[in-house]
Amino acid sequence: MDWQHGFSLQPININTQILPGYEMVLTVTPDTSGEQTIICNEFCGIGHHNMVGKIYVTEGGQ
Ligand SMILES: [Cu+2]
Repeated sequence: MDWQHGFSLQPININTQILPGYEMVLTVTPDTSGEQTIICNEFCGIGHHNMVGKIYVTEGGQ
């Protein structure tokens, strides 16, 4: 909620800006299991390089 960030989800190649005051909703239906990587791809300040995450997709919705 502070200022602009980015949301990049790879390898399925979702890439969007996250703007203050807005709720961004993305619906993703993965067709393969595995690891998805999230990074902030808009320079957002001193902690920008730490804005990373992972989503683990498993078969069968577990
Ligand atoms: Cu950032």
